[in-house]
Amino acid sequence: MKLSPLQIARYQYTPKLPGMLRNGISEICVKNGDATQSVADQEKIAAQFPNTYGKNEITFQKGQNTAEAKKQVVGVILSGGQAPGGHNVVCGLYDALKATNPDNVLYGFKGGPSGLLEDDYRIFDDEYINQYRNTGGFDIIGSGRTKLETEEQFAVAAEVCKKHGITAIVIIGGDDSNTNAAVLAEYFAAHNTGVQVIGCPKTIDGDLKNEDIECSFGFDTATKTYSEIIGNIERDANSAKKYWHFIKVMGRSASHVALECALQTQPNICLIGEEVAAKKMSLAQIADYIADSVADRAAKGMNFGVAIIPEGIVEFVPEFSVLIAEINELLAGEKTAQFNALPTWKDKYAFIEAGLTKESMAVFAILPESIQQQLFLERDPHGNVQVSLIESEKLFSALVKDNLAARKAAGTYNGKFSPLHHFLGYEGRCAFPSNFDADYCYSLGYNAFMLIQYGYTGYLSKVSNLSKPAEEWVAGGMPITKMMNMERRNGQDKPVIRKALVELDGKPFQYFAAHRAQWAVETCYTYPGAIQYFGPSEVCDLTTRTLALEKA
Ligand code: FBP
Repeated sequence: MKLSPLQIARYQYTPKLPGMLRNGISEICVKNGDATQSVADQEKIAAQFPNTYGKNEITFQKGQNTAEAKKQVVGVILSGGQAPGGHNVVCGLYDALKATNPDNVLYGFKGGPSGLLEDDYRIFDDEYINQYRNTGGFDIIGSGRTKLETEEQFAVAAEVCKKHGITAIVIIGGDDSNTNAAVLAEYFAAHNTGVQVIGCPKTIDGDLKNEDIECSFGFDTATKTYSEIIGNIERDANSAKKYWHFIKVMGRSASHVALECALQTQPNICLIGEEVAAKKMSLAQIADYIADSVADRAAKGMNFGVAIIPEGIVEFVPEFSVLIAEINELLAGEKTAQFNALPTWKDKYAFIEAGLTKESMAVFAILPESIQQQLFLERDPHGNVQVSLIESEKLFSALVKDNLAARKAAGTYNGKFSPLHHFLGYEGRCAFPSNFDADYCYSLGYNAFMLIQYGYTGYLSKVSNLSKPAEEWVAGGMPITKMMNMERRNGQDKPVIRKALVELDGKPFQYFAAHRAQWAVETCYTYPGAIQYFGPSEVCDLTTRTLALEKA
């Protein structure tokens, strides 16, 4: 493998641990915190998790390590979408495990949770693990989206663990994967397998958090990577002064990524899905809001701008969700084949017109034809429209164009509108982790092993006080059930981790809301530049603006 100079330099980087974990394994002891309860539906969640519910939060501190000295054989799984820092979680886990006892063993199950079910693994050693220190990606063992959720799967997982003498599984994943970690922990406890399960909070989306888990790893690096690109685009826009850039950013349903990028780059427009839902905004209202900025800037001679559009925005537009639900209904079962057999788009359009309600047809009719067709092309395995695949950056620029044409006809706008489109997602998920993510992830992995050593199961590795220097970080564990509530999934009530959406009364959104009117009309762009790995701490160890504002 040919190495880049940065990769060689990053191998030399020593991730920072929380102060309390720095004294050596023999000097880490447990401080018990309060008993916990789930965020909602306490009785139902308690009934589903009789062996793992209601446990205490814990923190580690300096003191005599009193954990049982037994050989540990641990299996680790990377689950779901890539997020920068995943390799360092594995490295931290490996280092703590080997520092405790060189005979301990770390298995990496390949390709996500399916690796556990298929008993497809590699055993880590120094030579292999050292190639991945402080690097981006999940290629150390690969990732996957297989859900671990059925009794049959759990039984197979238990068999595989028994075969290798595995004492604990660490699942590095998002809300769904950690929901599965909680269910697996409960299964293992109920069946006296002796196998513990620990989760680690991962996702660039930033939607796996609560008062204990201050952020999921990967959010820091991914948003810095997107913000660098957005800043560069802003500077290009401000240089050429002739394009409006519509930039869709990843992040699934929640708009944390869009909001963080907006805080870092101060674009003219940033839509926030949660606000659109709260205000019940229609597509036309959103387009009008953006067109106001375009027109106001044009009146000042600025026919350029930047708008950030969160990936999940359309899910939050009430009339659009109704339209999607009707389309899902329209194509249910055999009707998909009937629809696909229609020879022309005109025939299909007539079929759609006959099937949708008048209100949904009115929404459908204003969409550009390319988006109309996307709604019928892309289906998920359950037959639903995949809203994340809708090119919402193009949708909104087309709606704005129509809106501006009407303004022009009415004589209220006389500018030029040339939109360009971008989608930022995969560019950020495997970047070299920032120093923050490199440190945070290594600490999460190291700490996960401490939880294992002290016998905990059904816990999420928790490192908090993250807006402070790493020396002051607090390491510990939080029962995963604390984040859970009951939700309707596939027609059944299921215990799941509650997704953390953008809070409209939270400080990050409030800051944005207080400044956006000025940003919409003036050119207030900020250019964060590339992530810095070496140099002064004030540029290399910056946290996200979201975290800084939340903890201010
Ligand atoms: P996770 O929730 O698994 O961390 O994935 C996040 C994400 O990057 C989303 O932002 C995006 O919508 C999705 O994964 C894309 O999935 P895929 O990698 O399967 O295309």
